[in-house]
Amino acid sequence: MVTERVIMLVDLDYFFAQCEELRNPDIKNKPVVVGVYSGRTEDSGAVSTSNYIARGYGVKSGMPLFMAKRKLEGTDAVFLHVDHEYYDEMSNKIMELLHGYAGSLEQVSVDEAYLDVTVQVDGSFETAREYAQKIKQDAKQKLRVSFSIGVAPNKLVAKIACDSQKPDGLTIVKPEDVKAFLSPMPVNRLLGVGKKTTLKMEQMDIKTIGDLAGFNVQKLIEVFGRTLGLYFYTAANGVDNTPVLEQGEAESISRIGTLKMDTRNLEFLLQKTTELTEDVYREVTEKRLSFKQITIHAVLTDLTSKTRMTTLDTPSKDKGIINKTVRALMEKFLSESTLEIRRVGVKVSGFSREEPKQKQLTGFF
Ligand code: TTP
Ligand code: MG
Repeated sequence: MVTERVIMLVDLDYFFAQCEELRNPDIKNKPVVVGVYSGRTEDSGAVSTSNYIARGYGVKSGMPLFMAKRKLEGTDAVFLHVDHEYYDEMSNKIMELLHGYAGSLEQVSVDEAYLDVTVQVDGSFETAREYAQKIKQDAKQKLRVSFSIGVAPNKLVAKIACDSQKPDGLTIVKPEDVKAFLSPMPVNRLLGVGKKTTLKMEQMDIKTIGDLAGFNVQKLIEVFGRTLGLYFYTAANGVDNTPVLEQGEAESISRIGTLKMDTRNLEFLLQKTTELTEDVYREVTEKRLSFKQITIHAVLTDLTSKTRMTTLDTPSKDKGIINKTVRALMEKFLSESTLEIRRVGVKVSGFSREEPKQKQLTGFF
């Protein structure tokens, strides 16, 4: 049985500039800068990206074009205008190819996608290495493009793995190596840790991800609030249960229904929500999802709409938990409102798609 997920993050190398090299191979050995020209003066605008030769001269994304020109003075650098239509077309072809290799694929930008390949590699990180190489070869052969791949048990670590070796990189972080891999890195490598947070953490003597992973979680919650504090802590520990969701795949599953008559009668309301829960539960099970949030929705006689939500401590796939939580939420809602209810809804969200026995947040408390 597969117990760990195998997740890949694929990130195209110097994407816009690579696309330009593809349609004009003559420029391949020169510094290539792709920019957005504002048109005010000949050189006003900013660098979108550049190939690695130009990066060697200090050119960076976001840099003013005149500055890039200055850095590349005396070279045979090529400056080009962005052509989004062409990059989108390339992107679509690449994503289609990648899709064929994944159980599910979630595109996160024009040149980045997460692939859940757990089933394809039979849960093995050894097989994943060969598999990643095969994907790279296929893309080079069919589309002549190169990219970097990070492989890890979750999206968070896959992304950091991918960034750690570019271009044409392949970085594999096995479950047992996650902690050692993250530990020495500066905290700002974690998504959501910006300049302000980095500074605040520094004052708390937290410099590396390892420092953060070993920090008192209650203290983190005190300083950053519950949501962020918990996120920083779990992320630093390399835990991320968010699933690779296909485009358009729901981030929540819900059902809503109209009652036979407007009411405030708890049992009558619960009869309806139990029906709705059946449907929600069926879809959750089909998609192999666990959920952390349960929400009830009530449309009142004055047609205003209200919701109440509970976040569970650990992900669940249990129908009984939905029904129990809906009852508690409904009781509470009725005690807070005086109007009769016309329509009710049940929603679950905060999905993960892992096996229930896998290491979970609670393991760290
Ligand atoms: P990135 O993947 O961040 O960069 P990249 O693909 O050019 O280089 P790398 O090899 O490091 O992955 O961004 C993808 C594309 O998005 C990039 O080719 C151009 C565009 N882009 C901008 O237009 N402005 C920016 O500031 C950045 C960072 C990217
Ligand atoms: Mg890229």
